[in-house]
Amino acid sequence: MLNKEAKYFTFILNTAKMIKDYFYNDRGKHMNDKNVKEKTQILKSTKVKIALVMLALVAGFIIRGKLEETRKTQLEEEAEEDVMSKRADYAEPVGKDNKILQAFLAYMPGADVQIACEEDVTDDGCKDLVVIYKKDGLTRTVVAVDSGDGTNYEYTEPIPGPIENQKIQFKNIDKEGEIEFIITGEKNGAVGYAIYRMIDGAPTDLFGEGMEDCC
Ligand SMILES: [Ca+2]
Ligand SMILES: [Ca+2]
Repeated sequence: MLNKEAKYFTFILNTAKMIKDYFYNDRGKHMNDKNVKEKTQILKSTKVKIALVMLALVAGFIIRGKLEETRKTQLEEEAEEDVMSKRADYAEPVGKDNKILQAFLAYMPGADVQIACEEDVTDDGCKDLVVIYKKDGLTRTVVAVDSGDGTNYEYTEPIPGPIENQKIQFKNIDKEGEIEFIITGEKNGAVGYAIYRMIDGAPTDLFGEGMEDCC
């Protein structure tokens, strides 16, 4: 059970206990027979009402939790379908004269760039560059992040990238904040993909499949 649901149950149970104590204990002791009878009648209908309200609240919480779960799964499935059916709208690689690519090559001399695509992945209005390159026998992915002045860039720690047939897709998967990017590729026919979001200055793997087989 979700933590918030558990807390909610406890709250409802405590409230119910408080109401019960109010009717049965302090007040009940001093009541004459007639009053007790009236109170019991009120209590009966009140109890039913409380039970119904509790039930509705609990059901609401559970349904909301389930809906959130479903939404997440749908997003994952959508992204996976895009990648696997090759319906994905892949980003155009930038040309050799792209200024961020030039900056990257100055930062990483000798890098054999496989693909580099431009997009603002940090949601600050300045274009960044996702680069997949080979160097020293390794294929790596680095994001060149605009520091905010359109001239200077910061580079993320290299992470493993797919060996061949690399493609990059930009898509705001959750429709908010940073645009996510999906990297796909192959190695000896094995296809893999991973979806990243820039979190605290680093590409963070949200979900994916088969990346370990193609990197
Ligand atoms: Ca940016
Ligand atoms: Ca997003």
